[in-house]
Amino acid sequence: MASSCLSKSKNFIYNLKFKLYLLNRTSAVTNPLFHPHLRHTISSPSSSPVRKHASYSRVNGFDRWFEPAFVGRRSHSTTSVSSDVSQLPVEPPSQQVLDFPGGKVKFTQKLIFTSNSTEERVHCYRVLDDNGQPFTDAESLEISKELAVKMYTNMVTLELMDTIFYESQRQGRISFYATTTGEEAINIASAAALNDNDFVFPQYREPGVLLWRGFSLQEFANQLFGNKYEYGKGRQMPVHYGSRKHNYITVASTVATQIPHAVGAAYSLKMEKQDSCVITYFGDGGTSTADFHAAMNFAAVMEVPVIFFCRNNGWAISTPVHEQFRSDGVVVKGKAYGVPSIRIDGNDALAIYNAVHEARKMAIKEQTPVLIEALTYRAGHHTTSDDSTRYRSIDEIEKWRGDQNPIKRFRKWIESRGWWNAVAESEYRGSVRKQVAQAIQVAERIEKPPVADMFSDVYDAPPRNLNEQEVFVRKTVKKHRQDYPSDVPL
Ligand SMILES: Cc1ncc(C[n+]2csc(CCOP(=O)(O)OP(=O)(O)O)c2C)c(N)n1
Ligand SMILES: [Mg+2]
Repeated sequence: MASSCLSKSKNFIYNLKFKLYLLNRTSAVTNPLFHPHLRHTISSPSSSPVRKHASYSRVNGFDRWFEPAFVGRRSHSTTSVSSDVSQLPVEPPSQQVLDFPGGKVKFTQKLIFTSNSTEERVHCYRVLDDNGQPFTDAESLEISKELAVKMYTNMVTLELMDTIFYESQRQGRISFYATTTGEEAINIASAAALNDNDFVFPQYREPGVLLWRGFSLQEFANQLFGNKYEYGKGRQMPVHYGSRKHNYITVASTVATQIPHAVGAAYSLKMEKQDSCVITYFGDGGTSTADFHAAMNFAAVMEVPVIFFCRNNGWAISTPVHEQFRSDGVVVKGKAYGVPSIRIDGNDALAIYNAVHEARKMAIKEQTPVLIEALTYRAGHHTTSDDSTRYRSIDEIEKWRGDQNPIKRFRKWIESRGWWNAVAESEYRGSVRKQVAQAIQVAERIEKPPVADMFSDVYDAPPRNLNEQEVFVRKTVKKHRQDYPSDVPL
């Protein structure tokens, strides 16, 4: 029964299509009635609300006539086929457009799919060449000596802090560490272009933003050693920094969860008409998550002031970018979502500074998201739990550590301006090394947060099962004291 109904209706549609074909065979290819959408809209001119709308908008010809086709899906009838067809004005193909919600779309009679790759990749904005010399026609802001030196010295501090903290993990003094090696310019130059009242939703490879905002080496060390002065009370892994004072939202290990959070925060800044924006950092790997895509779309549609800063460092642990996505990197994804986007050299501090400065202005003034894809290289291992020589060549690593090193390049620039020299370099490096070593010694001696802190801060009134767990933990630690660290007060 059902199948006979189905075949009747198939026959009907077939006959209808055939009639239309006969009526229009001279212009069968260009006639819009052969467009699949319009097959649903064989409607009566007088009785259908659709048709009324169509005659109203006919002034401009075919494109307006076509507009109600989609509305017609909901209320079509199947009379007066031939009269509709005879009234249909036919425009030359070049003038035919589909007036679709969201904007007019031109028709084409060519059966062409969009390409899966661009002939030429999106260009990369850069100001300094490999030798630290600015291109003469580079569009760039004037940067004062004071700002340039501060940017440079912060990059050096970040590099040294990474080296020494990394070593302390190797010595067994802390449990885990992740360096920013190779990405120091991204950290510092992007931070320098922001205002302190902009909110930061970081991944785990941007401690330099916090450093720029004044988080001290002692505060970094306290977090890494998980002592009682650490703001997360030792409940996070090392490098999961956070600081309310610095508008720096605590790092979460789960890749990309910070991206939709950032968009939500930016939406609240918009509602409160604040003169600030949100920046969120993430890696190339993070763009393969649903969170990234949902956040991009939401931000575009809601027009929120957020900067999506993608550090495309070539690798997501052992996954190279060509196994991560087949698009021209990340920048093209911005276009897909209707977000203004730029690709920049992530090892050129001036390019980064200019791009973030401009993006911030756009985000706040125009209330729009902006996507920045910074091309760089993760010149260190993923974390202390990784050995990257197992999946990539030493030559590749050395190439990026040498030619492309962002700190060396920026140093050449400030030296060429007479703002820095070898003596200043060696004094500064010596002083930072001492400060980091001192911070470690202090942090190590401070006792750990008490066991009670494991159970606080989530519930206003802890539920019964949590209280029971606390009692259980205390009993167990007392019973097996030798198996637990002596510096954790019970
Ligand atoms: C949701 C989720 N999946 C997987 C992991 C394991 N993981 C941690 S970091 C990482 C790679 C992230 O790479 P990328 O986003 O490129 O950042 P990068 O480390 O290169 O800076 C993965 C897969 C995780 N932490 N969270
Ligand atoms: Mg990566």
